[in-house]
Amino acid sequence: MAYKVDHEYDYLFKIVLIGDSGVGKSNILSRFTRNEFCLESKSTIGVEFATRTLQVEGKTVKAQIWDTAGQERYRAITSAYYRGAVGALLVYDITKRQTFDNVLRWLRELRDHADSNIVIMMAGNKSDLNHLRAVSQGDAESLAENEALSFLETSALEAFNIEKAFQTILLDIYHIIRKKALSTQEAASTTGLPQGTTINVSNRSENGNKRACCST
Ligand SMILES: Nc1nc2c(ncn2[C@@H]2O[C@H](COP(=O)(O)OP(=O)(O)OP(=O)(O)O)[C@@H](O)[C@H]2O)c(=O)[nH]1
Ligand SMILES: [Mg+2]
Repeated sequence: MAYKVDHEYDYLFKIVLIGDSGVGKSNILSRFTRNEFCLESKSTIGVEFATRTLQVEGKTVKAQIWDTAGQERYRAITSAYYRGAVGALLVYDITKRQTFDNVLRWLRELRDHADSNIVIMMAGNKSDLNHLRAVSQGDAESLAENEALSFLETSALEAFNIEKAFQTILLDIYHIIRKKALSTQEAASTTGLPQGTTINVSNRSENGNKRACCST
């Protein structure tokens, strides 16, 4: 019987979803991984994750996306949630100002618990509710610029920019990893050069002993 190895991907990237309760994290996840949306979804309890494999610049990338409750009392042990994460989608609800104001709090949490090189995308979700908008695109853009984050408005309901948000995160992560791999290669090829050998040549001339040092 043929044995199928489970390594059908080139890279596995862990991405965490964060943001206040009710902003739409779980629906963003279900839209991206199963193309599903639920208008009456319940608050997440504990931690869930789902995966989707996709192509990024010709490489097969498996995105493992973790979702937890925005509500403090249901939050999983934070450090375990962030461990190994290389990307984060920080979500707020464009109709709820408070969820946007809390973005800075979530950024602090990322800084405290996640890797400092983590790629962060901020998503203003529920863009379909433009008539109830409480956060302008301009405000979000300036925050994103100040904090050096990528930013998109999304709608899990209308499947708007969900694909793009994850694609952008994955591409950014991939570029960082490639750059790191290249600089490691470069460092290896510099330090990996054959070490110079010192050859001491005694030249008994009339001037006494002379020493020539060669290194390759
Ligand atoms: N109109 C609209 N409603 C949305 C959208 N995304 C999510 N919702 C609704 O918002 C509510 C909360 O969505 P969830 O995905 O459960 O929110 P969450 O961020 O996972 O919440 P917690 O698990 O409590 O942290 C649900 O009623 C969803 O149907 C969207 O893009 N547009
Ligand atoms: Mg949830």
